[in-house]
Amino acid sequence: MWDLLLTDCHAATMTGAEPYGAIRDAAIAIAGGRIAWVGAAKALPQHDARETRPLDGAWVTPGLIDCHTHLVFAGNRAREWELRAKGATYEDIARAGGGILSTVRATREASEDALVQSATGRARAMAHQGVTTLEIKSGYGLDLETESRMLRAAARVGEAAKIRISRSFLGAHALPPEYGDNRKAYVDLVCHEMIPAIAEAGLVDAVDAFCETIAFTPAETERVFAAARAHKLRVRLHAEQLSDQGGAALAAKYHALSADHLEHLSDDGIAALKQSGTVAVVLPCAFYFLRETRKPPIVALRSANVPIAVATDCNPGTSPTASPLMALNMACTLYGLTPEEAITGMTRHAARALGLEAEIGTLEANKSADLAIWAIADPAELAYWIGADLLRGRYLKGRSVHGTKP
Ligand code: DI6
Ligand code: FE
Repeated sequence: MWDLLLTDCHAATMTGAEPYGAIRDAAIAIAGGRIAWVGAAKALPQHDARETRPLDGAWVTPGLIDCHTHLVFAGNRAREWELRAKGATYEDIARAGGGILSTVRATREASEDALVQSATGRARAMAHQGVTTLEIKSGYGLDLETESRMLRAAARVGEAAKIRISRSFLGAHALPPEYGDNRKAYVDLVCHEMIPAIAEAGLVDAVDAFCETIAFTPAETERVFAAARAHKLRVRLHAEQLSDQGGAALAAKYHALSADHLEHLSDDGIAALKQSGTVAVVLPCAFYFLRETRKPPIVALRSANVPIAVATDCNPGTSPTASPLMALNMACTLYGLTPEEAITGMTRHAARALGLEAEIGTLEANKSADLAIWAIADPAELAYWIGADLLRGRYLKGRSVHGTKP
């Protein structure tokens, strides 16, 4: 007995040889929270279902997966952005206490409830655009207590917005002010105290770091990766965003799930990612907001067959957006991905970037029934419209969870 049978729909399964893995005039059966059957309606096996729901010719895709966000934070940096628009430099703003450390200050002062409340608003906006899985990083606490609070808040946001959450510990995001220039002492804290405590408390799925001239060196990043490995945690990396630090190769050496940003990725970096099977995550909204000009080497990544994922990078400093559909559009307009590549990058490849490819990311029998239902006539529309209201339904683990207000 199936729990639910979805009929009168088209399925973009995001797997198989057809563009978008499309099956026109499809049916999708759900049982026990999983996809029990998906295929052409005319091939539907004889089977009882407790409920049948016709979808008026809508398209069904895997629920969208935003695999790189900093969704939990307090305050925002609109004021700072306004000062920049009036000519203030990054240094002026930093001297006035702005930048990433202003978000750290605000986040340290915020209660767990306040963090949950502000992030849930953003998560609901994402849910309203078809997101069923969201990765959330810590990294605005930079002390064990606040990092842990952010990670607990992230789990609660998932409950409140009915979204599956994957959590990453990003203690190596910035050097906290109380450490002055004592970089080693802070990296020691991350490796010897924070990672063990956070792993022990079961607060994370992976460990991330920001490898950049303005953040942590490759040697410091490697120490963080080694500590993660000692606690059996997979790693991912903010790599090659503003300069080529060899971060992608370092990530590959530690079999990272993903290397993210990659505007300055070299040919050697591409070869390393290919060899380790690491997903290249591109974040075009941050590129846009920072008015960057150097783009990630999409053509070379494509010809090396490195899987490319697309995410929002939602954060108050460089990507103040809760719109995964806009990230799809920008992946196409700014980076030159095809709509099919972009949507694959927010479903199948994003699942792999989270190590969840056996569970989510495509419409296939036995995967979790995490679905998005869209009022569109062609899957490419998901990357085409800007600011449209396209979602008609959302299922998480087989349960209808649409209607949570944005
Ligand atoms: N790269 C980014 O673009 C963000 N973090 C990172 O590692 C910026 C975060 C911020 O400015 O608050
Ligand atoms: Fe980021």
